[in-house]
Amino acid sequence: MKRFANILALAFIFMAQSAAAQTLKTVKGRGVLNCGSNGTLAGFGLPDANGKWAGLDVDLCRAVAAAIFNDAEKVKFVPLSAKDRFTALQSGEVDLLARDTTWTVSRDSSLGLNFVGVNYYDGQGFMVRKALNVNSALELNGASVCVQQGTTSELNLSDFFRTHNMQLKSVTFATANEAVKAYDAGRCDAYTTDGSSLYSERLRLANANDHILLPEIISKEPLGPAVRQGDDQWFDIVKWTLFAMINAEELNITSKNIDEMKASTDPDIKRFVGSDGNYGEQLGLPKEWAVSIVKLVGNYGEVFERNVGSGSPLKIDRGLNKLWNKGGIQYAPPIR
Ligand SMILES: N[C@@H](CCC(=O)N[C@@H](CS)C(=O)NCC(=O)O)C(=O)O
Repeated sequence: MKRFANILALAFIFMAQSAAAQTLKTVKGRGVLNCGSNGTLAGFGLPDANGKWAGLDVDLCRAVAAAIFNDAEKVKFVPLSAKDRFTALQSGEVDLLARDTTWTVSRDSSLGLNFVGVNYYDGQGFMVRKALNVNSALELNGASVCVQQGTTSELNLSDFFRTHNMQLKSVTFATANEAVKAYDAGRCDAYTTDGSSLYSERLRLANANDHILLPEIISKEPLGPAVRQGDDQWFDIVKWTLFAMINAEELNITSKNIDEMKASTDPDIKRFVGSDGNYGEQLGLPKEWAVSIVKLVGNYGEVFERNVGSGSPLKIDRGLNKLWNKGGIQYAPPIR
């Protein structure tokens, strides 16, 4: 009787899983992953003059395509504004949202989506003109601040001013383009957004050197990819794609040495490359899913440096985004 109940329970779990596990099937059938991305943010998501997309989030999308298709180019990028990004995921227009999006409880619980992890630990900051002679955000009493609608930046901004009993004139814009242009034209004393975006947007100003970033970081902005709720297999695939990139860095597996690594006798590396165990199959992916990710896109460190770090115009320090065993907080559960 107990055995029968167990079999029945397993059958139900299996049925529930196969009913929900539609996204991978849809993506495979379509032959391409639809990825919601930022279309105007250098370092995170931006097409170049030839239409070739680049960025940390863009590479996360490519890594998911690599894991599924062993082809990192099977991605259609859909540029999304801050305001429209969640509807695009909810409606099924995109399979995955990777657009410098902060993981918060309200977004996680009320929008029908799930955040899979954090691909960039960020925090909100301020940029001002050097000529304003301000060295701290605490000197911004009475200042006008340009900010983008539909972002976490709006609430953090008003919280910060209220907490410090400072007067705020916030000037809001629907897009980053408008907000940055208005700031550059002198319509606001300061511009506020995620710290990483400040590095990126500063490069778009008429004279980048006339502006400084103030030292205060006023919020936690864990940026990460999100998927629709209700498809655990798809949730796992995107989650473990990110974890594979982080684990690869920890195991010193790079896009350059991945072929040699396939012959490694190290047990962790054997599990990673698929010569031991069947972790890819368990996820619904090919055996060499993690090899494809690293070979075609790179490990987390390579992707970080290329897009936002030392190998990019942004030159952002790894900071919190260093691995946990190198002084940062990037940490992935093991592949085993
Ligand atoms: N991480 C914050 C902010 C995200 C955000 O939209 N940031 C602006 C800062 S520049 C942006 O990317 N705008 C680009 C655009 O709208 O084209 C959030 O999730 O709300």
